Amino acid sequence: MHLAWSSLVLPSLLAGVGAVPAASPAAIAGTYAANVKVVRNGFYPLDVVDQVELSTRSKVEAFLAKKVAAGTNNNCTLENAAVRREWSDLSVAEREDYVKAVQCLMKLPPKAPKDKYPGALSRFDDFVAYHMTHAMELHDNYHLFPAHKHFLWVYEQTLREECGYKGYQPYMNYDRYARDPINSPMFNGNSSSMGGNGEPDPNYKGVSQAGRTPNIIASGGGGGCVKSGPFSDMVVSLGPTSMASYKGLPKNSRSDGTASNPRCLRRDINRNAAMGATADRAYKLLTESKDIDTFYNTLLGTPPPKNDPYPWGIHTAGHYIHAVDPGGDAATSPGDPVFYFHHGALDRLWWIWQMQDPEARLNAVPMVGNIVDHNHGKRQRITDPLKMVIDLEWLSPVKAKLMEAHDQLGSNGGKYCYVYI
Ligand SMILES: *[C@@H]1O[C@H](CO)[C@@H](O)[C@H](O)[C@H]1NC(C)=O
Ligand SMILES: *[C@@H]1O[C@H](CO)[C@@H](O)[C@H](O)[C@H]1NC(C)=O
Ligand SMILES: [Cu+2]
Repeated sequence: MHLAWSSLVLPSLLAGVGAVPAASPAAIAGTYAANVKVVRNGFYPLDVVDQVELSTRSKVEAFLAKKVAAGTNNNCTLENAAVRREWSDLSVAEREDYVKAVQCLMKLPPKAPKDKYPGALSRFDDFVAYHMTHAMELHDNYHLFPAHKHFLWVYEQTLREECGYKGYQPYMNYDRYARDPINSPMFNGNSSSMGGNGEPDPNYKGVSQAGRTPNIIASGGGGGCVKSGPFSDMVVSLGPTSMASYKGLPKNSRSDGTASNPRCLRRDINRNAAMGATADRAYKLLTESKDIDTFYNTLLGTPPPKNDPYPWGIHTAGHYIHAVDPGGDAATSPGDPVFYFHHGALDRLWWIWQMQDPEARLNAVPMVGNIVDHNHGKRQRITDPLKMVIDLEWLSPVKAKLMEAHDQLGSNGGKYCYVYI
């Protein structure tokens, strides 16, 4: 067995170093080393981003200690914080539990209004239906990070509350899989993976990337139906939409893609995409982005990196690791369950970046890029992010003020309380 499991206790030099202000005893006890159980898969050495995360822990401790002292942590401490872990750091049994919970969600009845979203056939599809019909509000510069933070949290809650899942949403460390994604624990197609690659489809050429050099994420050789692993019998119903990167898909009878259009899950598990999300790139993103605008632009690959064979930006790279249908359709992308691993990874990077300097970065809002203001489909112009509320309608009664979803340690009335390791 090549996966040597090891339980690593944090280097003791990190324990308690974090300039914890003279605060309550709870804060002082709230160190990672004492409270956060770290189990790593010994097959993957810590990469440069993991090292940044490690070195940020003392800052997180100090940040939380301040909140405890101010009485604003809403009971969230490192003792009770949920721990979101990397997929391969879960045991095989834990991976299978996660897969079962997602399969359960795919069998539960939908809650989205049937007349408007007849293509939503399951509770899993509810998330796709929301994302595809609120794409503008979810992806403007104000919302991209916090709205996806809330979206993921609601998905995780739904897995736990409606499908009895005991764990938390895992994320994907692209660097672990980028060089050989098809044979990785995420995509090798065995029972503890998130499903395999699609069958070869010679008509599938890749995802075009106008304005970049190269200007296409060339196909990795897949593109057809996924025939191996837990999602090989999955029915994709919603979509495609006009945003689909592969045009050879069966058309949806509604122009917005909301009718039922049952078909297989298609994938092109793509090394050419994944190589644009390696740890060296994420490290530069974390350490060289002095402000949120730089962080936002770099993550999105704006302007296109020069002299880089994989100049996609991490956000794009991560999406197209599992391209085609629905993974390659920006509107319906949550219809491939790997979506949540990718956005978990982005949420982790944002959080590590914020925690370098919480004072300046926690509430920083990008003012670049796609500055459009939307409000729940009404398109009324609200220019003050402080007034924005994320309302996921049929997904959950729990709403979030936009700025609450900038913080995951005790914010939104204590509903968010989690760390990434
Ligand atoms: C914090 O915990 C106390 C004691 O369990 C409880 O009464 C209170 O409602 C909690 N506060 C929040 C914001 O969850
Ligand atoms: C599936 O792949 C994972 C990761 O390589 C491995 O740990 C596990 O043992 C495999 N399971 C089976 C049933 O082959
Ligand atoms: Cu999205």
